[in-house]
Formats: sequence, C-alpha cells, structure tokens
Amino acid sequence: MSDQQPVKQHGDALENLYHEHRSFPPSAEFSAAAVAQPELYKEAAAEGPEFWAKQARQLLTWDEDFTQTLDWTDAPFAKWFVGGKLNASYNALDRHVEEGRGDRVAIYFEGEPGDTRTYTYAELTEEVKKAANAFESLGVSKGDRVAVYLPMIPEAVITMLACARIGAVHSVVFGGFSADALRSRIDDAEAKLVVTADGSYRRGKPSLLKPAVDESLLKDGHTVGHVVVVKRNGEPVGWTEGRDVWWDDVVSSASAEHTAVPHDSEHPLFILYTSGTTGKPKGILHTTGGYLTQTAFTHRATFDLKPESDVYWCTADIGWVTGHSYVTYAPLINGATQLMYEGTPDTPHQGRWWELVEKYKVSILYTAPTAIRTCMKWGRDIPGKFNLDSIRVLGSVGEPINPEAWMWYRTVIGANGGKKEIPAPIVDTWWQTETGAHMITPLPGVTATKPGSAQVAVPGISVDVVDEMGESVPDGSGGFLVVREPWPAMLRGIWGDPERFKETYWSRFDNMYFAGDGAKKDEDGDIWLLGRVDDVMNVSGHRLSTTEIESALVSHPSVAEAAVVGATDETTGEAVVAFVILRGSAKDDDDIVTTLRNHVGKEIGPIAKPRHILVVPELPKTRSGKIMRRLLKDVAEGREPGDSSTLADNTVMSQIAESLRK
Ligand code: 6R9
Repeated sequence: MSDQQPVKQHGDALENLYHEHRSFPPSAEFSAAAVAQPELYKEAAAEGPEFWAKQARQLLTWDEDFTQTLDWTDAPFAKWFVGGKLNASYNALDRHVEEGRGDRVAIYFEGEPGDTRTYTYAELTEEVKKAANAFESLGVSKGDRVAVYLPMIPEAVITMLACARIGAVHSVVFGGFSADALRSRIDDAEAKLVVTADGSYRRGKPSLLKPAVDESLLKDGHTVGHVVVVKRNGEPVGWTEGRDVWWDDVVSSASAEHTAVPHDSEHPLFILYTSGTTGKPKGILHTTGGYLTQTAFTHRATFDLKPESDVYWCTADIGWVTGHSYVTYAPLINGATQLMYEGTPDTPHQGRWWELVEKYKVSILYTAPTAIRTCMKWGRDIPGKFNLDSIRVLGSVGEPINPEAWMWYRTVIGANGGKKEIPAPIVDTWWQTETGAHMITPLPGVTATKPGSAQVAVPGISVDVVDEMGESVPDGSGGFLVVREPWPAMLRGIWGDPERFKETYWSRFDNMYFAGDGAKKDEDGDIWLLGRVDDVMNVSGHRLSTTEIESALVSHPSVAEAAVVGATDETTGEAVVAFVILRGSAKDDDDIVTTLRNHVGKEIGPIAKPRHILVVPELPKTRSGKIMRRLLKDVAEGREPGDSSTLADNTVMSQIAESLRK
C-alpha cells in the first residue's frame, strides 16, 4: 500500500488505514455453502442491467411483468422495471403465508423493560391488513403521505407496510428529532396522517413522543387530519378530540381482510429526510420495484442469508435508512426471522445486546462502528459472559470502521471471545440514504476481508474513485467516490425539488453520481472510505449538517454568529463542536453554553447538541464570506491551524487562539 496522503485531513484512526496490510480469506467450509459465489461478479459484468432484471424476477412476485429493465432517457431520473406492477407489502407478507411459510417467525420483539412479543408471518400479515384498513378508514389513500414518529416497536414495521400496501408514502421521522424538526418534515411532505406512540422506554425510564407531535401541530396551517397513537408506555398524553385516535381503537377493531392492490414499479414507496449541505433537509424519494430488488438481493448476498435457519438482527432504528432497507423491507421480502429490540445497549446492564444474542441465537448481526467502539470501551469481559457461538456473519454500517474496532468485533464477537477457531466474516457495507441499498461491501465466503475497508462494489454496481477532473484514479490513490451507472435502488429525486437533485448529485461530474465521500483505492484496487468531503457530519451514524446546527444556534437571541465542525471522536466517529460569537450582554452569562446546547436540542434533537461550544471573538472567513471550517476543525482537534492565507482577515486565527487560552 502506498503512503500517499488522503484527500483531506482526517483523524488518526483513519490515517492508520494507510498502514493496514492484514487480509482474512474466507474459510473453505463457509465458501462451499455460501449464498454468494465468485461467478456473480462475472455474470453481472457480462449482463449489465439484465442482471438486475433476473434478480427482480427471482426475488419478487410481480402482478404484471415489466417490459423494459431500465429507462435512462430522462437521466438522472431513472425508471427501473418499466411497466411492472407489484405490491411491496404482498411481497413481504402474504406470499410467504400463501407459500406455506405462515408459521415462520417474522419478528421476535424484545422491549427494553423485558416484555416480549413474537409475530409469525401469518400474524404479521393479519396486523398489517388491519392497519391498512384502519388507515383507509381515516381517509388515507394511494399517494397520500403518512408521517411516522414511532419508537422501535413492531407497530413501526406494521405501519410502514400498511402504507406500502395502500400505496401511501411513508415518511419516517426519527423519534429523537424535535417537534420543530417533525413539523418541517410534515409540512414539506404535506402529510395527512401522523402515526406515533405515547412514548417508549429509554435507559429504564419512559420517554415521550406524543407531546412533541402535539407541539408540532400547535400552529395552524398543517395538513394533518388524524394522529394515530400506539399505547406503549402508558404515560398520560394530551388529547385533541376528533384528531387523535388510539391505535388499539382503530386497528384492533379493523377487519383482517385486505387485498393488496398492485402498484406501478415506479410508484413512490417512501420519503426519508436526510441532512444536506444547506440547512433544509432533503426528502430522499424511493420507489418500489428497483428498491425492493436491490435491498432483497444485497440482504441475501451480503449477509449470506439462509432464511430457514438464520436469526438476523439489525440494531438500526427505523428512523434511519438502514432500518428501512434492512429491518422493514429486505428481511421480510426474503422471508427471514429477525430480532427487533426497543432499547439501549446498556439497559439494564452493559451486556444486554449479548444477552439477546444468546437468548435468540442470533446468527447475523448488523450494527454500526460507534456501537462497537462503545462496547470496546466497556470491555471484552462483558460480552465474554455470554455465549455468542451462534454468530456466523457480522455487518458494519454508517461510517468507516477503524481497524482496531474491526479486529475487536471479529475476535470478541465473531469468535465468541476467541473460543471459536474460525471467526465470523465481517462485511463493512458502504451505502447511503440516497443509494437505498448496499453499494460497496465484501461478500462473505468470496472476498478476503481487510480490516477497515468496504473493498468492492456489489455485483451489478459500478463505483469508482475519481480526481477533481472526474478521471478515474490509479490504484494506490485517493479522490472522490462516484457511481458510474444507474442502479435499481437509487433515489428517484428529492421530494418537490428536482433541481436540487440534479445540482447536489449530478453536477459535480458529468454523467456520474457524486456521493459526497472521499475514498481511496489501495494497491489491490480495494476501496477505502475516508468520510464526507462536504459539510455533513456523522455522529454515531447520524448525519447532521453543519449548516442546520449553525442556523439553530443563530436562531437564539444571544448568538451573533456560529460555525460548526465535526471533530474526530473515538466513540461517536465525529462530535459536534460549535464556535459562537455572542451578542453584547450574553458575554456575561455564565450559563450560556448550557443554554445554547439545550436550544440546539430543542430545535433539532438531542443528537445534534454540540459536545463543545467555544465562545470566540471572530470566525475565519474567506473573502466571499464562506466560513473556513477546515481551520476550526484543526482547533477543535487540537492541531496547529493549517494554511490560512485565503482568509479575509488573517489575524482571526490568532484572535481565536488567544480567546481560548483565557
Ligand atoms: C447507510 C447510511 C451515508 C454516509 C455515507 C458515508 C457514511 C455509511 C459507511 C460509511 C464508510 C461505511 N457511511 N456507511 N462510511 N464506511 N461502511 O449510513 O446512510 O445515513 O445516508 O449516511 O455515511 O459518509 O455517505 P446515511
């Protein structure tokens, strides 16, 4: 591997990637029985888009076959499986029952307090049919948008599938987001219905959701007709007569007969908001046929899924794309048995996850590096108390995984604390809300894995690393990650803003999708991800935009100006660090930092609260007025600030240093 410099300055963890030489070939035993075989790559390369047509027909049940695989004439707006008709909910549920798999467990649910529920495919199908009838009785029909603001409980999956069944478009809003954030998403999508819960359990205490919904709907001018409320923790809730209805009242009494009508392959399935480089979150739009094909295909191949025998557990919240693709849709499309857990990993004790792995004999575990690093911090003795022998595949997603965490994951979790001779393969899956499904990942049983690298494009996917000019870089060099060919699960646009879609992803390079990530090819041509090149931060796998937090800060009367950067953090990947210039009297307020942290929490959500807020006299800006966050990142990470020659006023950095010494 060369010692070339990365495309941008990163923390030590990522720098270490340049010195990583280890490689772990698959065991012969695993390879022999693996779902993915090496021929897949050759097949996909030879067949082009027809490779995906084959997958679509194999993995999904179509009411009407498609007549064209890909229509790219209106690029970058793609149409996949043109003319085809299908129902996502039928594919995830009814057909398993019709084909004799009704008694298979679809979901084992474990609540944080320890309550459990089990849904077979037959039972889940029935619940979804009832929910679909209930939503229809509340006036929801095909094409309407439904905002979903729920904790990690089965009703979340049921709600999403009931929407898909009707052809209504769900927009899941992460339960950790504030009332204001919820309202802006309700407004942008013009949601007709909100599905929420009284609350949930977090760290042994009831946490509340319904009050945020009430607050978000206080101001008139919204489109919401009804709010359906799941009773989860029994906390008292405010009630608006005529608008609010209990889930138990409308769903439990609804008929369990509901016929899924076929929808067009390109019918919108969901909108999911994600942070962009400007303040306003983007509503990423996904449609049906292509999305389901690629999520189902990757779920089988990437995780070596054997639906009859595996117990799969993806720890992601449904408020994240990972929860959409790899909790709600792909596992059920594939007829898998999965575990769903409501709470935090350290309640009531730090071994809760591993206790669950032992209890349910989880065989495939899919989680994020931030969680792995947290468990590392707690120590290997904690998982060491449990039998993790059932684990045979481990997945990682959300941010680059540093080799140290990768090795820990492999040995402590994947080899049952070192007791297993052959550790479970780790698949480091790179993808985005926008890509809908895995794009770069090793395949277990095929790829010799390298700690810290996502390595190779999924068969049928064409990714590359290019330089400033859009030229493919040679092996051993870094640049920008792009996707060269349209792919089935690609976003179909940004809700209500086609121009922004073109501008954000398709204008940086000609005819290529610009992902916003820096990447490098090593000397074997394997891809290493290096983090975002734009101003999007990744905190514990959550994407936060610097601009969004800055605008929250300056919305406070005490703040004149604000700049936010992500500083490398051992546990959360990145941590939010804010630099603020205060207005007059606020300078004497000793509690200002606490006040501002809480303000950001209220405006956006607790996850966005800055780890540190530094009060400074000035901010470094270029002549065109752009804040040079790179310099602030240097300060936040304790380095000597780099080149500041393009600053309008180059004494600013010394003024900042001076003020922080005080
Ligand atoms: C699925 C998801 C997307 C951004 C993406 C990248 C980072 C995700 C990664 C990874 C390195 C991986 N990212 N997986 N970086 N290795 N395996 O996370 O979607 O929330 O939209 O975030 O996350 O920076 O651009 P999303």
